[in-house]
Amino acid sequence: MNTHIDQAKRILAVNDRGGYTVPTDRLYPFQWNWDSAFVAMGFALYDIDRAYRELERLVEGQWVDGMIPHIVFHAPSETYFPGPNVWRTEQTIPTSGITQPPVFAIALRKLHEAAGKGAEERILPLYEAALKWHRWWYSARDPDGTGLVALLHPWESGSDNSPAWDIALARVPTDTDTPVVRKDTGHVDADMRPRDEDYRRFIHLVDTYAACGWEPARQWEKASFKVAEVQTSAILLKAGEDLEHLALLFGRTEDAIEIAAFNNRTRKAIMAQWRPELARFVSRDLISGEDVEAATQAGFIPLLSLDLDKQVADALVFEMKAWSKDLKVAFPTTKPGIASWEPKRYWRGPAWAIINWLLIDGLNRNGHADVAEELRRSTIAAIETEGFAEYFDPVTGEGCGGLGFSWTAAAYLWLE
Ligand code: 9YW
Repeated sequence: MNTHIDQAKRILAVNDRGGYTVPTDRLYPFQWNWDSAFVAMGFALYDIDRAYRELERLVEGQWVDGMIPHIVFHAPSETYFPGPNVWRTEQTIPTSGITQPPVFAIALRKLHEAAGKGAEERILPLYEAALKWHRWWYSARDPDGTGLVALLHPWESGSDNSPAWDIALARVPTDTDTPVVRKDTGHVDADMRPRDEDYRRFIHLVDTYAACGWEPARQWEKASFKVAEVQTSAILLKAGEDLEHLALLFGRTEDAIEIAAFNNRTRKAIMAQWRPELARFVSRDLISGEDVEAATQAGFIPLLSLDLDKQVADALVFEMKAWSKDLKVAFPTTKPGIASWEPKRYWRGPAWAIINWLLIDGLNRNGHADVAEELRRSTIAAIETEGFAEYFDPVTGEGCGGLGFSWTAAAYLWLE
């Protein structure tokens, strides 16, 4: 009997708030979008009904235009900022006004496979929700049809304070109409969190988009932060592949053709972002027109959804090994040793179990099962040594941020 498995399941049970799972108590007291997709995959290993419930509760927050928001505020809580009164989205169920990486359809396929035959009735509304969301991504976040989807807020990346945003975010003013009353630094050490200046810019963007009535075309026009992003696009493509698979399974031929067209466009667009001299893929800052060259984990995530030429996959893996050398826990979210590297500060260096999960799948897909296995072991060992922390300092191995973290528990169940 593996007691860590029991512990992981206990964390998911403790963080249950009635069919949805909070990422961790107090610090994140609502339902977060991509957290729930990972959590649903964890549940799918032992409680398929609860796994479906997680996604159903997330979809309760879906907007009529198809967006699935990054937070659904099912029940009030005073322990998080910014709450619904800052977002001002005027949805029946209060939600934030931005989105998060579309892991949803990846989870949906996994749930369907775990449920086995005859489960169509329950999955179809979720399939429809996913399809609407993918259409939203392409219309709202790629209006020019480039194949890469753009983020209008760093929170949409799920990697809030990544060095990838340093240049783009510096253009966003720090003044806000809304008082910035942070709660996060009351729960965890301020040195592990984004800086105050980052938060002021995050809230400046929220104010701007609230003033646009959260209308995608107006936001697109007013955005002072707009990055066509490879990590999100790569996740969207993998989710798109899984959605296409489900469409074919359900006899939805027209949907499958539509989704395949999205996927083909994105596949080509991501490939065009390969930079051999960096041995990484890069995002594009749509305001300056420049490549985002910051050395972060995002550059490796396309492994997840592309079948790369051996030469490209080998170059990526060579670079990944160089970043991981001498670290206690792989994979660092920023290249060790560069100026922006901060091994304890959130997305500026630490290793995250869910990022490793995506990389492991990508490495296996691209013929590097041995490196995938090393990363799997490193992730499992970090959790077994330090517990189900939000993330890990890759140098010391220390578990950091929130504890009893749901997606770390789900990743453990999946990777163990
Ligand atoms: C925020 C819940 C979320 C994650 C994000 C992570 C952080 C902060 O926590 O976001 O206030 O939304 O960056 O990826 O979904 O775990």
